[in-house]
Amino acid sequence: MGEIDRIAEPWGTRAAYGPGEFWPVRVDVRLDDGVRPADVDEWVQSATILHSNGDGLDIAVKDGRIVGVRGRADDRVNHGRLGPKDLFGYQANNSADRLTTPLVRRDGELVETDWDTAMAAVAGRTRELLAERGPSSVGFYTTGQLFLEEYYTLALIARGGIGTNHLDGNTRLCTATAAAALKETFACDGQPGSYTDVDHADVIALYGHNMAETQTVLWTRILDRLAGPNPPKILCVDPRRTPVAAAATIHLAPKPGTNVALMNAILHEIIANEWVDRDYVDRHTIGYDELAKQVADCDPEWAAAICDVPPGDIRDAARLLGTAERLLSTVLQGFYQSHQATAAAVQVNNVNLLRGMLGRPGCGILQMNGQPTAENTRECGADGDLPGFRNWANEDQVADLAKVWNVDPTQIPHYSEPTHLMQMLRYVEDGSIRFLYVSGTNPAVSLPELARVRKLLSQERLFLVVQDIFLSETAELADVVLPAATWGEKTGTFTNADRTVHLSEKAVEPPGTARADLDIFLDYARRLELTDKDGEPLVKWTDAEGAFEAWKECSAGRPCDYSGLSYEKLRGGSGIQWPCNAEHPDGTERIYTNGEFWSEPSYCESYGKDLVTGAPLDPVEYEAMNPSGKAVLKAAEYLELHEPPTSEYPYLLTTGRTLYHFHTRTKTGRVRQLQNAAPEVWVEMSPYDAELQGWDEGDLLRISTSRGSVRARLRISGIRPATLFLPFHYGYWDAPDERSARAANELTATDWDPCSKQPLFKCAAARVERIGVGNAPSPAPTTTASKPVVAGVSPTRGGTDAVVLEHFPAKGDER
Ligand SMILES: Nc1nc2c(c(=O)[nH]1)N[C@H]1C(S)=C(S)[C@@H](COP(=O)(O)OP(=O)(O)OC[C@H]3O[C@@H](n4cnc5c(=O)[nH]c(N)nc54)[C@H](O)[C@@H]3O)O[C@H]1N2
Ligand SMILES: Nc1nc2c(c(=O)[nH]1)N[C@H]1C(S)=C(S)[C@@H](COP(=O)(O)OP(=O)(O)OC[C@H]3O[C@@H](n4cnc5c(=O)[nH]c(N)nc54)[C@H](O)[C@@H]3O)O[C@H]1N2
Ligand SMILES: [Mo]
Repeated sequence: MGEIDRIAEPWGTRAAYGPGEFWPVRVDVRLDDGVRPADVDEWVQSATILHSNGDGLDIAVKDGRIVGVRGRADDRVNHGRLGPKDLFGYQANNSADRLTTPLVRRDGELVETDWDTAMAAVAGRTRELLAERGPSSVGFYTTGQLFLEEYYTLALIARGGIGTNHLDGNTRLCTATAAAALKETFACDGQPGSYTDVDHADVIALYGHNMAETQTVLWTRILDRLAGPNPPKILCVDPRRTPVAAAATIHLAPKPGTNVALMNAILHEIIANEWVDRDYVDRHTIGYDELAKQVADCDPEWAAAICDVPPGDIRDAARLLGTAERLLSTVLQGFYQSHQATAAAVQVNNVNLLRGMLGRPGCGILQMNGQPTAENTRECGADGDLPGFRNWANEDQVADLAKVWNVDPTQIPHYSEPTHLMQMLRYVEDGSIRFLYVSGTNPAVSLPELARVRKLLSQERLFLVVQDIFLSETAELADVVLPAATWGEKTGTFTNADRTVHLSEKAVEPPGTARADLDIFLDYARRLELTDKDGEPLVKWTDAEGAFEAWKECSAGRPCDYSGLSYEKLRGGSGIQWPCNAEHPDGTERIYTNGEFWSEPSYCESYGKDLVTGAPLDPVEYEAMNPSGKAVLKAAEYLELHEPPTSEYPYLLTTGRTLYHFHTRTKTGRVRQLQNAAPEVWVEMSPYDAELQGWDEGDLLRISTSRGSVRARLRISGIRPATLFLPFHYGYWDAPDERSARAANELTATDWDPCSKQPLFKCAAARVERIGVGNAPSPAPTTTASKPVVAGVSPTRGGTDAVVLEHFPAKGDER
């Protein structure tokens, strides 16, 4: 047992292991000051909710209050470990400023009210609009942070009950491209890989994925492999010198937005050097010839000129991938939120397919998720999908869903793909959507072009409902605010990025009159008197377990099959990976193990799209192209950035995360250990540019695009030249004086990927000027990608305030 400052050392102590060995257990424990393990009344099973890793944990309860967390040694995902946000973040539940009672707007002010008044207003306005303007005047914008049971209920209410096509999740900003890339290649969502591939891989390639900061425990697994015998080689593709880049064998730092050019050059090299697994490609894929043709001229010199990466480095990277024996690829926002998002992410799938690296230990693709429950938003059809990965363009699958719901198939909108959020915003703007019900997301900080978003959401004619746990920037604009119970205060399940399902049990009562999101949705459905085609209540369950049982029925026979799971089965022990059914009662570690896919025309979730225009293929075209359901090698041409740098806006601005904060900081900003580690916004710039301008660490800069400007202190970091980085965490709830000059999204554009419709947060043309000389370093962390290049910046530490216990089991007792 050891004590360690986990703000200073985010990944904790190493436990080295070799290829194919068991990742040693290390149990991380954090309790409130003055609470000893013996004082804890009860440990309640759950998993982590500040990223998509799904680390099993137990919540410590004392006197009816959450007082700490402990990693679950038996969980397949984390073997006991927890990351800094989870070790300290639970304290946000106990914040004094949680919402405890509903609020309604009266004479311009939000005032406290009771539940009956608030819900009568919400249901009343819905009914009025349904009568006056029909279902398309009603829209829902949910999240990747509720539970499966809540999404499934919401999807039924919106799609099966109200009959609107306007239901999407903030997963649109997050993992829409993961889903789209999987649908393009495999004609169906569903993560091929498993986290255990880390234990076996000899090469791990991370594309636009700062795993060290965003999935800290998965990165710990890689660090432990790197510390052991026969470590894997790491490829990092990121314009910044992230901790991943620092640990990499090869780091390519392309210009933001040029991922497709880089990938095409890598594919060119793999083909030119005959590193292709011909047998796998011939038996299990279609599209090789087009792909080979597309990349034939894309040699490293061509890509080097576009990406500004040395051609020799591209060759070395291609050789690493081309000669790997067990290749694990991971992809995240550096691809998903950048130019040609889906096209780029699909090329990563192509690398693994060309090399036949799929479905075996160590050979996997992780088109990563970001949010803890984003997978469930997708599975349950609370975003741009129908429940159970059903295909909206396949009448039989829609009829099958209608049967599960006991509604008429025409009741479920499927005249087009479900409306994506960026389109919904346009409908709010033009007044065709008049009611927007926002749950578990903070669009007034997280959407692009915030000046526009504020204007849209504060319109008089829009009835805005916000269901949150704090008075967020978005809640401040609402007509009705509904206080939700959250993680630890309600029961439900959620699924991580490698298909592992966890049960999260209620540990404590919510504050005040706050209610579980599920209970609020159920109340809403009751008040709308939604019925099935026999006139019975449409929503037939009254609690979380009832919703889960109904979901099992909806998912049975579909790829994300939960029919073999139950709350009982998920209690104790480890999370379990879907598909879990009679055939696979203990779950499924890897899918696509025999080169068989879910892409058969009658079964597949998607017929695919044109990667340039986003136009969907029709069933006939798909059937002609892929009659026997193989994987699709889909080629893409590199296209110029939509907003290239100009003389007025000469820099490329990219945005993203830091290790210590989660999103708009409604939780982590209220936790002193995390907030102290990264207290204020900063901007990263290369030493080359800083020297050229004659600017120093800590100088106050103004960063502008054609949409707005933000003030931030300069951190001279390892970012590539001509590129700027802003963390997007800093909104206004704790800095009202900064109104409209702090959030990165003041600067980003209303622009999205044609295929996934995911907004492009990662490449905007920007200008920067100095507005003040600094007298101290910027407040950016030193342990992360924002590590300073100059000396004299005091290191990020938590000190005695951030001590965590690490338990390594005794020898012989490791499993
Ligand atoms: N600490 C922390 N962890 C989190 C979260 C959090 O808020 N904080 N959020 C969770 C969620 S919802 C998500 S979606 C994930 C996101 O996890 P990540 O995708 O790892 O995080 P980001 O910082 O958004 O972006 C990753 C990297 O993309 C790089 N990048 C930017 N533009 C480009 C480009 O054009 N090409 C390439 N190749 N790279 C580029 C950036 O330099 C950045 O280091 O993290 C999850 N985990
Ligand atoms: N510039 C830029 N913008 C980005 C990104 C980027 O990289 N750059 N990343 C994008 C990505 S990947 C994501 S995921 C989004 C995240 O964007 P948001 O979803 O807007 O961010 P959060 O701060 O997580 O907002 C979640 C809200 O739900 C509330 N909440 C928490 N738990 C519960 C609960 O149990 N019930 C209810 N009802 N509410 C709850 C929180 O208080 C908070 O207000 O941001 C996107 N925006
Ligand atoms: Mo995300």
